[in-house]
Amino acid sequence: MSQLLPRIGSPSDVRALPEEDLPRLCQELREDIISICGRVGGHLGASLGAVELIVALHRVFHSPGDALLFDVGHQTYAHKLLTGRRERMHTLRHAGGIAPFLDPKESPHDALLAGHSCTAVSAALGVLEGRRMLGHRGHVVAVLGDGGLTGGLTFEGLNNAGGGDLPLVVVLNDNQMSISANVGAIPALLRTREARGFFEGLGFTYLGPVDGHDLGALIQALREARTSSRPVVVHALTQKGKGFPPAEADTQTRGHAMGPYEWRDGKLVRSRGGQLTFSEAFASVLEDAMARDSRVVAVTPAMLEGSALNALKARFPDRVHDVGIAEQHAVTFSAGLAAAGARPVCCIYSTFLQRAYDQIIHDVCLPGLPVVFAVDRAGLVGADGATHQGTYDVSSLRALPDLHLWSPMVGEDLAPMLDTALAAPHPSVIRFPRGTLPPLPEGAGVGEVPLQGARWLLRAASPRLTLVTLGPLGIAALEAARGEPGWSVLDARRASPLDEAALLEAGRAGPVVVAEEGTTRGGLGSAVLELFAAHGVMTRVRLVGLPDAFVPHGDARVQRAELGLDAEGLRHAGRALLEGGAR
Ligand SMILES: Cc1ncc(C[n+]2csc(CCOP(=O)(O)OP(=O)(O)O)c2C)c(N)n1
Repeated sequence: MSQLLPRIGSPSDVRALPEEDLPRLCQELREDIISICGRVGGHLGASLGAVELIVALHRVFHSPGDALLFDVGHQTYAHKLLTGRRERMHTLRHAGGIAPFLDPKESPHDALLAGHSCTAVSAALGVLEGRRMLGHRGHVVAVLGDGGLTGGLTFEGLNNAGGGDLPLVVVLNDNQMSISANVGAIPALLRTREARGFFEGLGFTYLGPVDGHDLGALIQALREARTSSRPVVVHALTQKGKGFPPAEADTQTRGHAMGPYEWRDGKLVRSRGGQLTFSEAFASVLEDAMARDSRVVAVTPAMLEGSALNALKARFPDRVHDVGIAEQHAVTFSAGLAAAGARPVCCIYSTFLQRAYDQIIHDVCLPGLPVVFAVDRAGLVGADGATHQGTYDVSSLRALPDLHLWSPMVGEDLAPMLDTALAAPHPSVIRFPRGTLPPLPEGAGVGEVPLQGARWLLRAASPRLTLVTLGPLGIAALEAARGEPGWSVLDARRASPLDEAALLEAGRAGPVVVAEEGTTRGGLGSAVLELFAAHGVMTRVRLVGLPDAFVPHGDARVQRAELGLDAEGLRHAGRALLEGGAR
């Protein structure tokens, strides 16, 4: 029997298939997803669970005339395969290749960009209202998971939609999982008879629950939703990881996201790096702190897995709080914990912390509460791409008074930084990158608690130029400075408040290169320029960092080299500055 998928160039081909071919199409989609993820890694579990749902959606709705908005977009590999991207799917998450999430620049079938959770309902309602206003036709569908129902933004959209009469279609892909098992009252409620009353109470017509792997039932429910003249929810029950035994058997995440793997002798083989990541090392020093001080608690917005907090959760079940995909709540909840005398460590990815900027200002910084933010994935993140880059934490957070912003160069810095932060009477941030720990360079001291500002990694006797760095870039700078007479290296270690004495010493000695893995717009380099301006230091300064543009998915190491954020780039920047030809 010849394969169906190679003949599907667009959703109209899905609609043209005889109904009895659809199960085979789903089977082929699963085989493709499993083999693509094996080769390049990716969001396997969520995409496997949504195969029938996506086939049914393309059967009933006519994308792109009908707009399909998937929350996050990580569950859409079947959608990508059915919308003309199959030939290129092996480039998924690679530089120049198929996007990790959804991007209208890639396909007109991706109605709106996605990557962060809980946006689908609001965005879909906006598209629907915009179309109504401008007299454009077409149905609009928001597809979201039960994880998306743990975030406030979804409810802001549901409240707005349910109070109106636009025929928004919400498809709830309920697999009872976020990345880890879903948390809170709503997932439990969804599996009771109360689900109907819950959505009806919010102003929606409720259809379901339907078996989300039963194509006939799904198609029927979606057809009914398509004819609705008012807001409607289709509640589909699905199984994450469906059809791939290793994912189905993975009780932690049902194969949510996996690195490349191979089948050998019927077994799944994954390559495992032996080295600890910054996340794992931070979780381990946090565990020590929790063991020493019963006031210390950890808070995570649905990232137990990514923040490596599973072992902590097992050891301190009552002191590790997964609060759902709710960054704003995680921050304000931490503020409350601190106000009550606990010592919260709120573990958040840089990119998701963006959601909670006002909570940091209003609920934490203004009252001066000693919340510690462990900001993970700060800097380039690689395959997750533009929506997930940790670009803006330094520039946005350094503007806030009395917030101390630390960044470790090596794993050995984590414990003194956490201890300094936990002992401080004010809020602190510890920002660290995605990736494994670099070795402590010879001769570099770690420092006594409480840590005091910057650390000289190399101090020239007759200084001509200083490389000022933040985080692991200090190691690249040391390598760059090797063999360059008169070059010093200063690890700023704290981006805010600055160690003014050390930086002024650097600026008065000669030109300064400031390198950071964050935007140069308002980042550490800008802070150094402000300091020099305030003190009349007239030296030449060059800023190296992330550009004033969104950095797409790709190999972070390659991107670093392209952006000059490695030893060679820093050597080049320093030499150019000394030659006087540089900006
Ligand atoms: C604002 C935000 N926080 C965290 C994440 C990380 N994240 C990606 S997928 C996911 C779980 C989503 O759960 P659900 O919507 O139920 O989809 P499922 O994977 O179960 O299909 C999370 C927490 C994100 N993308 N956006």
